[in-house]
Amino acid sequence: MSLLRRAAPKPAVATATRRFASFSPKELEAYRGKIAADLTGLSAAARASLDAKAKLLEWDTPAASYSAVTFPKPPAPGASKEVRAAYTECMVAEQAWLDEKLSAAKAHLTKLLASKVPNGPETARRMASFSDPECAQVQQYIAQLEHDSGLAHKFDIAKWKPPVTVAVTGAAGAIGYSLLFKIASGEMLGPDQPVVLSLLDLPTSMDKVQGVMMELADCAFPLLHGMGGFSDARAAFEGVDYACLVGATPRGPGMERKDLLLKNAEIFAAQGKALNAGAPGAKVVVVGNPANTNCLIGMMNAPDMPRANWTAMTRLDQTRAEGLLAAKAGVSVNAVDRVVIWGNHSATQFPDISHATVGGKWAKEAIPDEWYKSTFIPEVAQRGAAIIKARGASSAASAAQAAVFHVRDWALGSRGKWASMGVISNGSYGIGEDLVYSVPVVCYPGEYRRVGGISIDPYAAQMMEATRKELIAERDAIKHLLPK
Ligand code: NAX
Repeated sequence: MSLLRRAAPKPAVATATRRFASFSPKELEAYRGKIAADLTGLSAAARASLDAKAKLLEWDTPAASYSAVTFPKPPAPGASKEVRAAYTECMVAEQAWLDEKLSAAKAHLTKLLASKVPNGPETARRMASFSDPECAQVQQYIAQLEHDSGLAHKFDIAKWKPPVTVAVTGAAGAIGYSLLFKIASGEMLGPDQPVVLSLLDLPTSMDKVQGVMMELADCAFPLLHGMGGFSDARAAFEGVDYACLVGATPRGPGMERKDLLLKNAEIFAAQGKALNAGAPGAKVVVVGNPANTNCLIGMMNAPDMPRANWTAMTRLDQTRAEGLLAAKAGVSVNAVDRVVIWGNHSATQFPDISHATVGGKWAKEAIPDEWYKSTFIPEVAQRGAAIIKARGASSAASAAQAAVFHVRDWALGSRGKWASMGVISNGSYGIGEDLVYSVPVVCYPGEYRRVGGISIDPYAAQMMEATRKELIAERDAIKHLLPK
């Protein structure tokens, strides 16, 4: 199947092709030579296929041969995993190649328009407004190339890329109701990654789980390749690649914090064992509260899993802090980086802006210290309570979004940006060992690395110690559930 053939508007291409072919044969020839060099080392068939596309991107391919462009034949339904993986690899390589060529082609087109078309800048301006039919055709052609080598192509790859399975616990709850749809849409693991969802909740919530699955089916998400509802953790976690542990027992009337810790400790000990048995390679994010200590319990009950695979979510605290800081500085949240959440996802957390930048400036220089200490820190720490007061319900959509950011960065990389995650402490930053403590990390696809070499001033050290003490107290309260 040829995506280009399927999607191309031939008359527009023919016009555009003839028009640009006459512009600068010398330039086009040189460019074709470069592409030929790129192709060295490829098989004859791949070379022929890519060469055809290269010519297409040069706009000098006759319309007749446009329809002759062929992509590697997709594997037949039921083809082996290896064949499908090989096809995926090939398509991904083509994708990268096309992306690169497309941007070169677009730059080339811009140059040609500016230098060769009479009244070039004016033509370029008019192209944007679609007022000139010929320019509209050119623009349509560019859009077509973008479409072919971009989204549509990626979705085609998705047909053959092996799906990954994501378990979500508390699937019938408020966060689950937002999170599941985001995962199914590709927001968490990328627009070319098919997913299978495994929904776990209590036996009493199975009707609700069924309803959520009906809605997921009704969305007809192209990337959702399957789903199942479970009330048994061992069955739900079998073979999963990611586990979002959202479900937890809420604090009931008259329940002491210690009782809450104990109740959830039992749940997470059992879920740790189930993951250990059924999915020892899974990457886990614990959202259910008390998230850090629940994560510690799960991890300690999963001795065959790498400890680095267990994380607790403090990303919502980070995004809350980024939002507040951006609003105070009067900039877009994109201009904020390196805000750190240290410690526990609780009121003792320390949202630290000592290393943060706002619009390229040090946040500490742009933000009054008084506001930072007496407004910002308590507001971030108490934001959850403020949401409950205002909404009559706890943060759900924002928590789901934070879980998406957390896993997306971990799975696909954070592109150099700092992210805060509760991870098992290893003695760095003076935190000691065996606590799930939130620290700054930078993610590379499939792994995170702690940000090293950062200074901790006396104020930060004091705040970090307070949240560390709370985590130690939580750990002490459930230590009988931690395997020796
Ligand atoms: P909901 O009460 O709406 O949903 C919880 C769901 O979990 C329910 O469907 C319940 O039946 C299920 N559940 C309970 N025990 C279970 C078990 N053993 N196995 C599987 N499912 C189980 O709560 P929701 O608003 O979705 O919040 C879920 C958790 O996230 C809570 O613990 C909440 O405190 C925590 N949060 C954590 C945040 C974080 O940043 N780490 C922020 C948001 C949220 O407060």
